[in-house]
Amino acid sequence: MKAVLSPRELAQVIGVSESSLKRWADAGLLDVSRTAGGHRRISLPEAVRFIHETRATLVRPDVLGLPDIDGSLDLAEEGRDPGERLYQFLVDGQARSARAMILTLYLGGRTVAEICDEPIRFALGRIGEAGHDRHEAIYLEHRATDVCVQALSQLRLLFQPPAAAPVAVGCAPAGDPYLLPSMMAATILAAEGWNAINLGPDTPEGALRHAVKSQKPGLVWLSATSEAAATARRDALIAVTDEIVSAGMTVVVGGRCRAVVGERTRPQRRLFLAATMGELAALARGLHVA
Ligand code: B12
Repeated sequence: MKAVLSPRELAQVIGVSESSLKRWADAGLLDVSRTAGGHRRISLPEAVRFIHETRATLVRPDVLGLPDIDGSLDLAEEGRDPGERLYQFLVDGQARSARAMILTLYLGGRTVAEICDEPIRFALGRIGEAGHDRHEAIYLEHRATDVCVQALSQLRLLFQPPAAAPVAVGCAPAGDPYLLPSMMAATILAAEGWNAINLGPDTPEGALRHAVKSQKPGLVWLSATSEAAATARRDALIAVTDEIVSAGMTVVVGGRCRAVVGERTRPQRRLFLAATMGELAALARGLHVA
């Protein structure tokens, strides 16, 4: 990956003149540093932020130097339903195109939460319904999960939380093997300016307790997808989340089995059930600003 871009390079990416780009930088719309010789330089994360927020047209995305975005992805095909398109790339094993598509959706102005809740969720849901023989299904599901993990990791590298960023910690419960939901939550929180610590799948409650004790996070997420794990760990998960809430922290429980561990007889302040990553993003934004 390129570390920095010149104004000329970023201008090429979005098809504007170099002088416009310099003007925008000088007006403070873009954060630039200077070389020893006084030339403006734009960091890659800053260039990506600018393109995403301004929804600039991508004319030469390959100039960004992002892995996988080499101009071979047919941008004219962009009108096609992104979920269908991603599904096709994932079942055909076209990992590079799938990753490039996810990055391009972000550059084009979609939020990370939208990309997770729509095309990725749709594509994996379809893979899960495809009715293959058991081992073929596991093969396709594992391969598709891995490609999405790669794409989310690439995206996450583009968000560098400031040193004073609030901390968030989260995981999936012991016995829950699902990688993507917790990783999505971490990527979304990073995009919202949080320092997200993802403990990942199959995390014992004791490990979450340790993380919370040492990190004192402003937000804790829990993703419950596996019915077997949520049911087996229900009491222990209710105990740990209640403890965290009592200590004054906010807990967000999501995933298809969220009700098993997140529902209470009486509503609790600071304990939220969320159906989508969009809800997590909105809540995180609210907490960050408060
Ligand atoms: C990949 C996959 C696997 C892989 C997991 C690989 C891995 N390491 O991650 C493997 C092969 C291990 C697997 C195993 C099994 N699986 Co499976 N699997 C899937 C599949 C195809 C995709 C899962 C995924 O990652 N989806 C993408 C995520 C991100 O989408 P999502 O879970 O819907 O999450 C969204 C929201 O719920 C929300 N969300 C989720 N978590 C959180 C957290 C927070 C904080 C917030 C705010 C929001 C949020 O945001 C997400 C994005 O919108 C799904 C199909 C599907 N529709 O999801 C089946 C599915 C989940 N599996 C299913 C089943 C039945 C199984 C098995 C029992 C199969 C078997 N007979 O062995 C085992 C059980 C494993 C276990 N121990 O529990 C069923 C579950 C049915 C149910 N009762 O809930 C599904 C739905 C398939 C189906 N249509 O029947 N599976």
